[in-house]
Amino acid sequence: MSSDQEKIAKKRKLDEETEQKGLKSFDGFTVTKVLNENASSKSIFLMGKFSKDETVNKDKDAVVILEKTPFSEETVGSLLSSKMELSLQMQNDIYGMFDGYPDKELNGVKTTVIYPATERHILKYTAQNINLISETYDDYVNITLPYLKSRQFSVQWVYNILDKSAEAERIVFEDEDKEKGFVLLPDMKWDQKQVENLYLIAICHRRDLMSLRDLNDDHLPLLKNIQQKCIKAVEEKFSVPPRQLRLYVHYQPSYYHFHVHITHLKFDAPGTQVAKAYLLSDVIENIEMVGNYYQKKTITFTQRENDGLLLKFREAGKL
Ligand code: DD3
Repeated sequence: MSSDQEKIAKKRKLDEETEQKGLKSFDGFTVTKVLNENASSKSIFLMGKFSKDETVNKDKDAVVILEKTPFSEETVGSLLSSKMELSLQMQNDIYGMFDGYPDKELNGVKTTVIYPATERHILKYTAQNINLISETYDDYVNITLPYLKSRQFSVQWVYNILDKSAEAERIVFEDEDKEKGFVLLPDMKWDQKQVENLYLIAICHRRDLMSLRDLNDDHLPLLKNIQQKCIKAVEEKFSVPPRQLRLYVHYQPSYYHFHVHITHLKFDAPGTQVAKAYLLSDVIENIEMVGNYYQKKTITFTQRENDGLLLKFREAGKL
């Protein structure tokens, strides 16, 4: 079989699997709670139940995230055609305002479904107050690390990607080296419909690095390898030049297996703010200047009111 045929067969198999899960529409779904909404990102976070499932197991919650996606230069031409019906709202002099109803395929809503969702997923998407925490390296050792070890956050989905048991057909680039290798693929936040909101993640193959705090001069080859090869792969595959890309890590990350975020500079991706995002180039340079920089530096980050780590800092009298 040619590799194209293989790809098609694989895709069909995957489609069949999702079909078995039966999610073709939200027929029968009931929204039990609006967890959060955001007018500027045009998204809403909902909790609800697939009531069909009620007979099997009454208590399974789903989290559904709906998000309107950006326009793309490639499809805007077909949008401005007979494919968009217009209904006049008001007209005044040379100014007109309409409701436009685009064709189905130009009008998709990015839909993320987490099912069954745990209590932690529900909390994660619930509107909460946020707080700043300054973490010294001692705090990391005495509070953060024991907390992370006790929680045993599952990164099974990351291992599925690394060993190709999930999302294998989405991989953009891979370096198989055990020490400095990684897998580059689209983040779930990106629907890949337009390069304007490009969002990729580079996940390293080695499984012993949890976060920024673990990095020292031993890891410079890994960090530089990710930086160089991701920039090259993105330029080749998506024609986005290096100067248009933002490569950064999160602290705290949402999963504790070392990874790098790659987003389009024009895109205000969630998680690019101060006290969250650290430029990969700065991380590399800091470590080049001081080999154990991240085992010395106080790092300030945000935590939401119900986050377990915030509670631990409170208990330790640090807040
Ligand atoms: C996650 C952070 C994690 C809920 C949601 C997302 N990119 C992922 C599984 C597969 C992925 C990601 C956790 C989870 Cl909505 C809880 O993200 C993923 N696959 N960020 C990709 N490609």
